[in-house]
Amino acid sequence: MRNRFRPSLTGMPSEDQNSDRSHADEPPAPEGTTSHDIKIPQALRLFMEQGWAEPAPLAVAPSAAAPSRAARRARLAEHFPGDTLIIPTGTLRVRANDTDYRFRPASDFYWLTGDPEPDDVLVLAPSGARLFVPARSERPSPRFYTDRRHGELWVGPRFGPEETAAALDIDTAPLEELEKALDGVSGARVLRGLNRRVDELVATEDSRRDRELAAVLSELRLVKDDHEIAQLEEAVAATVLAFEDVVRALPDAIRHDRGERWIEGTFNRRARAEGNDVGYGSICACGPHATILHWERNDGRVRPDQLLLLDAGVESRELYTADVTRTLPIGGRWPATERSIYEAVLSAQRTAIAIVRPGAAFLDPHRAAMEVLAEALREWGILDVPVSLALSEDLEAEGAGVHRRWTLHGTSHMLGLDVHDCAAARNEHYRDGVLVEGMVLTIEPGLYFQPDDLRVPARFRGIGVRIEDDVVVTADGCRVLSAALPTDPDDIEEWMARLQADRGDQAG
Ligand SMILES: [Mn+2]
Repeated sequence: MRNRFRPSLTGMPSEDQNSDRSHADEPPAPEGTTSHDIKIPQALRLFMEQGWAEPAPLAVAPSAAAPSRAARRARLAEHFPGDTLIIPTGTLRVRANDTDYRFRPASDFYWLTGDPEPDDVLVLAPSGARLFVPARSERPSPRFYTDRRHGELWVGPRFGPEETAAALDIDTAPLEELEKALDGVSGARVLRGLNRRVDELVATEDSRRDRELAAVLSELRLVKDDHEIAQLEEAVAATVLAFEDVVRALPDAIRHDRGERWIEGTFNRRARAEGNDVGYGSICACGPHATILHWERNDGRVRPDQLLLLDAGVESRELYTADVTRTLPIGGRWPATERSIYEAVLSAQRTAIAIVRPGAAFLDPHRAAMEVLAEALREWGILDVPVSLALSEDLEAEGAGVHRRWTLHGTSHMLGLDVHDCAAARNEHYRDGVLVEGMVLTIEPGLYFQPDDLRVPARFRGIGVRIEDDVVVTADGCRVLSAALPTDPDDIEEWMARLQADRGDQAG
């Protein structure tokens, strides 16, 4: 019986594509081809290896961020003296058969290297940093056209060890040498779950040691350097353009029977054109869909008498993402009930933003926002326990937390390469920690009244409002990165009217 899996350093274990019974007599397809490809005669193979002009070198632009990435590698290494740290970027993942998902590097790996390519592996040894990179699949190597996953005829050129070293100012070696390089290494820590082959190459000595590596990486990423803040500004600037596109497209969305998808596509076009992609699945929620926190199906209608809750962010070219929510009156004017709910959320958000400064607890903005929202709920007669009881942090206290039926989620999370950034950081550095200059976080309170909630007046049911901005902690407070998108309800009406009038001018 043939091996079903051949471990491969490039990508998933190569599946033997011909191992199902109907093809049992055929030899396995070469790696990177599929069983349905037309077979390659020897004459063609030889012919394809000749007759090409001398290859021109690939254009390599040295990365301006290379020095800050080298500094990050040094800081990480300082945490683990004498250890070898192995950080893979991950591999192509199959969507179906011979098609893969679009690749995005693992955030920790990218933060340390700036390398966008799949399969690469960073090794930080006491002797220095080395990036292991597959050799190019260029002419005249047969792989250039027999390997549909890596061959340059199929997927275009990618940097090999030489180009990667020049672009990223880091020592490189062919990926094929990784196994030998790790042979006999002791005291290795691996960022696991990204590359199965690497996980198998280095046995787990003590999984706590590996988890500590992941935690320290997240904790080092909590405070952003200037280059990262510039990237976040770039992501937010593109996000502002995308929100403006959506406002202009609302009349078209209203006409479409899946108008939420029209909104999603409008946002996506800007994200792909200006940045790398969206940083997470856009939530394009109209009317009662806004009360469903992760409404990403986005297949509903867009009606002019309802609100649009749009939670979306562009990921920049260097993979930092914005995370912004605006709740907008689709028809351009606020209905009265919607406006009063919106104003309560805005008041909570402004109160929370005013509290952000170095030394404040991470949870202080959340606590402040919850107090404002609980008071509004109490004033509306919805909250039937005193605000102080609802806000009690004693889990056993009577009435504790009942306002959360309508606030549902936390007010902040860290933002950076990942939308929920630094997720492996330990509680004492993040949730139970204090804010530090250079941290970037969201401030995003909301109120959500489910359509079937009998505890709220009928006119509130089916309304959801969230307002989310991205803020960077400064020396004495914070700066709202996403301030170019209005939050004041009157400003929103004016902004929408102006954008839609511009659109009319252009069309006319
Ligand atoms: Mn968010």
